[in-house]
Amino acid sequence: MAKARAAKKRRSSRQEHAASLPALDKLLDVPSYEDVAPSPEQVAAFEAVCAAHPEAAGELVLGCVCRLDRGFPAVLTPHGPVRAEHAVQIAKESDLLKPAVGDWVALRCPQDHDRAVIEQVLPRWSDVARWRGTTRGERQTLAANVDIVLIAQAESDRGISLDRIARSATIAADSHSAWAVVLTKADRAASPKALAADIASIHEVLGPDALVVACASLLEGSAAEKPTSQPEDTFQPEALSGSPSAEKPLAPLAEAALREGAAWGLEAVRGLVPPRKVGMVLGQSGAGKSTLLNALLGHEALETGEVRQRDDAGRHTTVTRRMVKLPGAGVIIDCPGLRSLPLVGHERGLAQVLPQVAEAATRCKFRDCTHSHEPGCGVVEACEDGLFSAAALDVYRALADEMRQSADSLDPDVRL
Ligand SMILES: Nc1nc2c(ncn2[C@@H]2O[C@H](COP(=O)(O)OP(=O)(O)OP(=O)(O)O)[C@@H](O)[C@H]2O)c(=O)[nH]1
Ligand SMILES: [Mg+2]
Repeated sequence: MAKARAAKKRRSSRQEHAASLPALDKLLDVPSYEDVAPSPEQVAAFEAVCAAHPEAAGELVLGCVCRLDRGFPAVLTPHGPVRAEHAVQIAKESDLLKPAVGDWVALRCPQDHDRAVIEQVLPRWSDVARWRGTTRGERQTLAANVDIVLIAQAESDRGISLDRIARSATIAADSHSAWAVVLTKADRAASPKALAADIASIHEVLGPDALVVACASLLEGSAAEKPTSQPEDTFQPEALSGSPSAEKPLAPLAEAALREGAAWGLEAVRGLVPPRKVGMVLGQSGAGKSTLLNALLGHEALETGEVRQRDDAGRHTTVTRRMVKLPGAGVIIDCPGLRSLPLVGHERGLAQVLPQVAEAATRCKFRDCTHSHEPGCGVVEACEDGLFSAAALDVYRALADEMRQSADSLDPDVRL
């Protein structure tokens, strides 16, 4: 009896929540089905689902999840975006199998229903995931089927975090996505020389081919001047109050970036995500991710928030993962800022990001070499021979060490 009452209460609170979701036709910048493309394997997997369920013929539709609103994802379909709920078997599963933004899904759209049902998540070719929690954590998919991860790292007078950039690149590479570093808030670098030094340090660690774009979205974007209608999902821009160094001219910063082998500006960021490709922004809260996307969109579609003066920490303004379609380019997923990005089982990603170091590690005398004090260490030798920088070695050591420790403390019940 009590159980039935609790279930009824849960149902009615879900219904209330569903009723409070933003209406899809009021949302700005929602991509269309044609802006995203399933892989041939995903199409084949969808056809297999259809073949296995002849009774649902005519109701099954291939769709792409474009936003998550607590339990009711929005899905792009050839007939327009629809709200969906999870089929019972998905709702019962762990988070691992629940759809993430970017997932291609087999969707059932019964005619007598106002909401579609996600029957199956189709295989992901890329799964950008992080480890949530420490000893007894779980793997959390941040976004799926992502062509390129834009690693947003804010400039400040304190410089940048190479560790954070390298671990983000490791996670992207491990998930089979390309990656590029976007140095946001370039106007906040102490000087053009300091910006150039930061870019040089990224190349020193990640190699000269690492893609780096520096930009100052707040100053470059003309969003503030462009009035937009204000549908339900937009906000009133008190926004552009983020203490930009407006008097700092951008040209010397752009020149410094270009001289150092980076690209400059919003158009260069747009070029990273061509039409029909999907990108995502990955960075700490306050890194300027939503500001960057607003500048690319040309209006204030996404809420932005002030950072704390003391340490530039953001206030977790973005809370929903969602896709937006960029004019003249592809689709980008805005994501909430992530405080920590622990590495657990991302060894392959690290080997791809720092291939020379990983290759040298195969020559170490001991299999469990930590590349610090052991005799016969191939990595230390290769570094001394100038095959890679001491900075690259430091980053490799730190990230490999973290993975060694996290592997030791893994919950045996959790699948990696
Ligand atoms: N000076 C300067 N400030 C910027 C720039 N881009 C963003 N900001 C400011 O940085 C603060 C945080 O920006 P957001 O875009 O909300 O950051 P976010 O990464 O989306 O943060 P979360 O949603 O919390 O993850 C805001 O006050 C912005 O105005 C820039 O190019 N220059
Ligand atoms: Mg944001």
